Amino acid sequence: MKSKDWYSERWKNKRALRKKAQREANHDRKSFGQKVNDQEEEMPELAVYDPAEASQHGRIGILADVSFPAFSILYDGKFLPGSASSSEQSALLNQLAVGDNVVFEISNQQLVIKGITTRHSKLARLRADASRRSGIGEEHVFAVNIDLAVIVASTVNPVFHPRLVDRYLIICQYGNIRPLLCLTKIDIAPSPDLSMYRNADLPIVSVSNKTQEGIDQLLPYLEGKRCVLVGNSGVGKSSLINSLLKEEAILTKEVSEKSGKGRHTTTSTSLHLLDKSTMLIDTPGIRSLGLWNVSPDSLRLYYPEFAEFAPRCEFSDCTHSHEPKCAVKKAVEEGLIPRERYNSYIRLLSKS
Ligand SMILES: Nc1nc2c(ncn2[C@@H]2O[C@H](COP(=O)(O)OP(=O)(O)OP(=O)(O)O)[C@@H](O)[C@H]2O)c(=O)[nH]1
Ligand SMILES: [Mg+2]
Ligand SMILES: [Zn+2]
Repeated sequence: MKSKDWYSERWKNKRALRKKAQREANHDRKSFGQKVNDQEEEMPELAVYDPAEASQHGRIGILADVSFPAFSILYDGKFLPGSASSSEQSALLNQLAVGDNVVFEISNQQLVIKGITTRHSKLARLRADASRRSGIGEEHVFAVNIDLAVIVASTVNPVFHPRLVDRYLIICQYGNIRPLLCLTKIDIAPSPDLSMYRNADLPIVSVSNKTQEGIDQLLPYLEGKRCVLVGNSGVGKSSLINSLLKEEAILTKEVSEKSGKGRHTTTSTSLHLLDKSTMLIDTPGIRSLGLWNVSPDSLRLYYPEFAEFAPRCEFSDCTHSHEPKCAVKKAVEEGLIPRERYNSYIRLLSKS
């Protein structure tokens, strides 16, 4: 049986080939003076305003959800429903992500998007499954202007995947977002050994959405922040938001007994208000989490555990893999860096 990576490589290549063919065809047509349906040329440019000046251009709200062409904007404590009313508005909406501070106007009782303010953070991945908003091999932005990413993982059903957590930690750092690990379903099985994250600057909270154990310990981390909940399907992201809101605001579904996997119940990203200043963004469970824009050269910088030791490596550009006199490898041998985290780095390095 071929591995998953084989498939994603194959899809990436296919897309690259298709793009290349399209570019060549466009080039040929242009050289004959024909009009070309070039999406990039036709895309209206999204205005990005300085937050200090944005109010001169319209009202400012937060994009709370998008179910194309419908969307809603959180403004003055209320969710205002909108719908993209022209192809230009659709193209602008397509470039936004939940959490965007949207500059908009109300004209003939319609919300009209004018632009956004500068983003201070974004949570994004490399897409390995196509959607109408972005293709395979492109950037998929989950949400923007996020202060805290709650990486939700369950003890069982589905099983805990440390490798997925490691990837989330990287995309959080890349996107300028603080991470927190929330372990769910502690009423079914005990928490796995998480000592490998002891130096990863990662708060960990264990909860049960069934008994509500641990929910109160989670609250102080969330207060006053724009939080996004991410993780595999079925781990309990929507259930966790329901626990926090103390109501069944979002639909949840049982994990498949046969596969032990979630059923991809949540299909779009949506923002919920816990109180005036605390926002919880629910996201659909993902099937794969590719690293967007992280080069093999920079990967080592995403492991905070290495920082203390790396300056003592013989080579300043040491990748801590094959080089002699590597202080990071020595620290792993001495138990100063958790071996699981080092192994996770080497695995990602060999794949990138
Ligand atoms: N026993 C127990 N069950 C839980 C807990 N959290 C969630 N569940 C159950 O797990 C199943 C999946 O929960 P969801 O909240 O739908 O999971 P999700 O992460 O939102 O899944 P997607 O929307 O598919 O990405 C539901 O049947 C929940 O009742 C928990 O802490 N304990
Ligand atoms: Mg869900
Ligand atoms: Zn080294």
